[in-house]
Amino acid sequence: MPRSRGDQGHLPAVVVLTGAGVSAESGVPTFRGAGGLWRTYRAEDLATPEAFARDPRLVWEWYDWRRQTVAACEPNAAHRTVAEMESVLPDFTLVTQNVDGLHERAGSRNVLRLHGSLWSLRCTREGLRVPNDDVPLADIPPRCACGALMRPDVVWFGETLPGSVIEAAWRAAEAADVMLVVGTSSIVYPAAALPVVALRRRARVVEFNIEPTDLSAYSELVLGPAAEMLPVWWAAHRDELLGA
Ligand code: BJW
Repeated sequence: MPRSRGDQGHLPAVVVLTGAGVSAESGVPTFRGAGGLWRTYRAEDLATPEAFARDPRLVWEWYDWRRQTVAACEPNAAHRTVAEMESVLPDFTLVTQNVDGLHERAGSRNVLRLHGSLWSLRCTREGLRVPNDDVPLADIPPRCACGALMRPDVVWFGETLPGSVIEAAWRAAEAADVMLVVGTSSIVYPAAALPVVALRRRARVVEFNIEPTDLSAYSELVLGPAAEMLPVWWAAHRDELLGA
């Protein structure tokens, strides 16, 4: 593998972009495909501001169920591999679409969370953010001290991503020599554009998924469960990426 493009003195810039599939083997359901339904609802019908405006209790019941599910799960070997990459690679960026907090629990320190966190609540009136890890929640829907409804501190369809986070992720994608795209269907934007940005800059893009996606035609596809395949790939490429 070449060292950093155009500069033999620098080690490669490595970016990892993760989606729900990275947590699948921890027992966290993905959004789409088998197991993607909660009761009879699709994630696309619940993860919207309109759904929350219509029925905050229903949406909060879904999030409360997901918080309970995640709280009972542990990070898996893929999360741990990503944390190890961060600890040894000098130029490393982790970007996740996940809100479950499993990267952090595996030891990742700098996580660009594109879609927020399950473990933060936000006041719908004042925007105040409150960390909260109660499972189950004491009251559904939860309310702020000011009396207004709290909402999950996540990014729903039609909402903009936190500006500083998507900007940092975009810059990392532009500067990437290697991008690993792990467990995402690559259909939700702007996250799905990040590998395209990296490809345009001639980065090596490696996808880890149990099935091909729209990205697969343009990347190297490592087919199989992330918790199995990512540690194997890392063991085979660690020395190259470290310039050893
Ligand atoms: C395994 C595995 C194993 C399983 N190992 N792999 C440009 C074009 C078209 C549309 C748009 C566009 N720009 C914006 C849009 C609109 C929209 C969008 O993208 N729609 C698409 C559906 C078409 N985007 C937005 O609205 C975004 N906002 C925005 O862009 O603002 C500006 C704007 C607004 C309006 C119009 C235009 C511009 C916001 C997107 C927010 C997404 N939010 C959610 C919910 C977060 C909170 C929560 O968790 O509740 O984020 S939706 C959901 O999808 C969640 C996920 O992060 C996200 C991505 O899903 P992910 O992670 O890929 O999961 P899955 O289930 O889809 O896939 C899992 C994959 O893992 C699969 O491939 C499996 O095969 C694989 N897998 N087991 C490895 N063991």
